[in-house]
Amino acid sequence: MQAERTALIQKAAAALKNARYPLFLSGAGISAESGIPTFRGEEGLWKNFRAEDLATPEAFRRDPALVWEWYNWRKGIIRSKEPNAAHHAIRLIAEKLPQLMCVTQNVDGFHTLAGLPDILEMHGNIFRARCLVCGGVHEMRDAVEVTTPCPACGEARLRPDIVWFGESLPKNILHAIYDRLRVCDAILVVGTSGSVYPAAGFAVEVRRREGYVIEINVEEGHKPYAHDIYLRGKAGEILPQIAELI
Ligand code: BV8
Ligand code: ZN
Repeated sequence: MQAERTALIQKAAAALKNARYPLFLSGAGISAESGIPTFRGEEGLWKNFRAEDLATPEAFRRDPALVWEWYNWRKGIIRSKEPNAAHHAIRLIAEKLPQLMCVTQNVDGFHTLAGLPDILEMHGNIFRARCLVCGGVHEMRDAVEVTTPCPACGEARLRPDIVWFGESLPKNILHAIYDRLRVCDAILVVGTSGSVYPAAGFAVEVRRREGYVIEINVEEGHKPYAHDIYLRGKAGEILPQIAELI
């Protein structure tokens, strides 16, 4: 059992090392060991709200104070936690594999906090706010209220700088990812349920081009893509082992 497991981890490390255009994608699972609730785990309900109900432009139009309360609550939790061994391991892997492109669905900023220099935050960042009047984007680590004025234009029309359900992703980020997907020969997918698009389609695309799909997750669950290597377990335990072998 153990020997089999070690062989799989060695195979994953070799596939990443030998890839010309590797891609890394993380989801909420990579921050679970930091104590950040995931979206769909048993404790995944964020304060009894489903992300699909609050992370939408409609919810914000209907009740901006509630949506800001929810994000302020999440910011408070995230501020009190820190990156875990998985975040530090992927930073190490990226140092060893400069050709690795890193993308995250997470908005907690933990990859940057762990020292990863280049990470595409495809769904935005919970510590940034965007002004609906002047378009200014500002780092705002503390709570934001509906009355909080925009640091640039002074208008109190700020929204979280986050991609909500039904909203398109930032074009530059999407183009960078699709440029990579066209040539990607190995994708490492860590801690995602593969339930939200377009992120869930990335491994499908790599597989379609006969690229190598490596999955690290505590549960196999239904995914819209097959994997060549499935490493069952915690990201904080498996990623450091891969980092050591690269
Ligand atoms: C868009 C920010 C164009 C918010 C988030 C087809 C094509 C395009 C769009 C769609 C489509 N079909 C449907 C859509 C619409 C929608 C969508 O996908 N809906 C779903 C519900 C079906 N997509 C969109 O709206 C996207 N926009 O495509 O624009 C467009 C525009 C209009 C109409 C159509 C198309 C935008 C989606 C972005 C939403 N924003 N986040 C916020 O955070 O508040 S999504 C949010 O949930 C996360 O960011 C993440 O992306 C997503 C999924 O969560 P996961 O990260 O996977 O976390 P989850 O809890 O689900 O799973 C955790 C996993 O970790 C589990 O598997 C668990 O086993 C594992 N795990 C736990 N612990 C560990 C672990 N693994 C390892 N180690 C551990 N220790
Ligand atoms: Zn403004």
